[in-house]
Amino acid sequence: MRIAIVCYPTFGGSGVVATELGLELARHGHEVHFITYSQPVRLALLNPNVHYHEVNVPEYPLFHYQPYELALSSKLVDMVKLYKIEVLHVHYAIPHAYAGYMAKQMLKDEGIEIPMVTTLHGTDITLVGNHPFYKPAVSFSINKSDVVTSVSQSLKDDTYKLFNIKKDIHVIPNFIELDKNNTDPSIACHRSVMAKPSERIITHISNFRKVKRIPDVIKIFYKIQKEIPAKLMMVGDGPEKEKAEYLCQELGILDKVIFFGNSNEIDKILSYTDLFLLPSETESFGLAALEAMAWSVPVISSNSGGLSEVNFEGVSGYLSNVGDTDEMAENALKILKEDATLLKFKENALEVAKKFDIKNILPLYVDLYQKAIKKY
Ligand code: GMT
Repeated sequence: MRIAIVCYPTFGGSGVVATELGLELARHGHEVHFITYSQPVRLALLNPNVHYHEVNVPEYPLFHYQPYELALSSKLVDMVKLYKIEVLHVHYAIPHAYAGYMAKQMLKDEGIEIPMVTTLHGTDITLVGNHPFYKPAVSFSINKSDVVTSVSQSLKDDTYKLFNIKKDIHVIPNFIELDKNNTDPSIACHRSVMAKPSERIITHISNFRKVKRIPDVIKIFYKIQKEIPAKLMMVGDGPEKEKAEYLCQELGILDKVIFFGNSNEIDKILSYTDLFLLPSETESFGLAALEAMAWSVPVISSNSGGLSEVNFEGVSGYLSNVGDTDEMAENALKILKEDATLLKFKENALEVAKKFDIKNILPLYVDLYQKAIKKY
């Protein structure tokens, strides 16, 4: 198939899922066209089936806001015609589903019919899309999609609760590529850069937005390091990062915390991590937790949104009510104190992650694409 993927090119989960999906489709012989405003961070263009088309928005002083949706829908029209794209897959409803629908309409005018698959990722429904200023446009473009998928049952439920959706929503969970975790032999040698052999390594990865409850990450770690030798790896960047650095200073633990900023070395960091923290206010899925589990890292998370669909209580880690940092720290120590317990949780985390192997998930998308194309 010839597939166009529209996504955000940043470190955010929706962009990562879209990119990894496109790359796997390309490995399976499909022709994949990424259409977005800059090259996706996880995209390496060393595959003849992978194409990247940049959306440019010319600056014009009249516009207070540059019209990205317009440029994107025009680009989609051109690329569909030029490369004979058979299916559009847009990730994150805002504004991608809206721009995709406009492109479909323009193409229809020229006698070209193309199906659109929309994947809902989380904040496009629960935080941003739900805002009254966007809601009618988001409802409209979801209802106008030919196929709608969501990354968890919890997000599907939220979508029906928050919007007037008449379409069936298919749950296709996020995935990881497990094979790559055995391929880098250099990985084991770098642990000493981060911690002493006696110290446990604890990691948090996110976009450092309010929804991630960054102060809770620090509070949990503070309680852990009072009991056992440990270091905290803070990976990512966003509006809450500076406050987090100050909080560490205030608590006198700055020397035990490394702030990496955005990193392309996530696999390396996770490969020596003992425990992952994700105490989010809400999380439709929690891809970062799954990526950790794929490196045999147990997870301490909140129990909000779709997290319980990924992190299994008492198996791959523990889940607590949002904000209950005491219980989260207690559970973390339960896992970390004894080597044998930690090993068991590590093995379990990997076993749970295997359920989300891309090999199991890719056919679900391929099947939906094929059915959608057939209908046209
Ligand atoms: O806030 C984020 O984590 C970024 C956001 C995104 O759109 O990239 O993540 C959402 O989509 C991810 C991929 O499907 C999910 O794993 C995250 O749980 C979801 N974030 C939230 O729901 C807060």
